[in-house]
Amino acid sequence: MMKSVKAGVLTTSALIVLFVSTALSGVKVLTAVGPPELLSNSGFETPALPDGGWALIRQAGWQTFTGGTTELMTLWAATPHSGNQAVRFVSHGIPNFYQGLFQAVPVTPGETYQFSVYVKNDSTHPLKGSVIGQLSIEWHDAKGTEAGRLWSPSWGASLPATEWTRFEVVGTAPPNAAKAHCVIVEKGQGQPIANCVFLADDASVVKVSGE
Ligand SMILES: [Ca+2]
Repeated sequence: MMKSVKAGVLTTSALIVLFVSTALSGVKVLTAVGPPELLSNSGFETPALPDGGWALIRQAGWQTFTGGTTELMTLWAATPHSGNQAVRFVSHGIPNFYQGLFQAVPVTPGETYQFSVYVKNDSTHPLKGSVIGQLSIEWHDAKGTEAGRLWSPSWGASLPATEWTRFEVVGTAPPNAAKAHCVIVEKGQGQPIANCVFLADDASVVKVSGE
């Protein structure tokens, strides 16, 4: 029973497997397991869309927010980092607009977490003006009150359109933290240009302490 469970995990996580023969049990499975992924649908592969299709990102199990503008974040079945789909962020031309998506992940105080994502500029509608993207980890206590916030470096007009670039933010959960809101946000700032596009794919949240 244990072997079949481990085999299932290995199939989906593409982990390293070592098969070792032993005199007592025949074949024993040893695993070199990386930290488990804490996000669901981290590669934005569900719901599966037809080639070139799109859907609102909230249909993919991520929560969304905006500063009041129309939500221009979609699942996009084209040019992913891996699999078949990515997220497409489209900018507004409204100063200081913002929009984003997040998942709330349970955390343990004192443990350190790494949140990362791959992003790419759009070659035909690249980021211009003051539009940027950024990751944040927002610690929340058991009552849902924010208990601190960390930011990754931001990406903007200089983000490559020819390759994917990985960004990350790493932080230790404060003593009162119960959950981390792991956020991918786009911000217009002072002089945003409308219809600029960047793509995001293969987000990841893992506990990196105690490994
Ligand atoms: Ca993907």
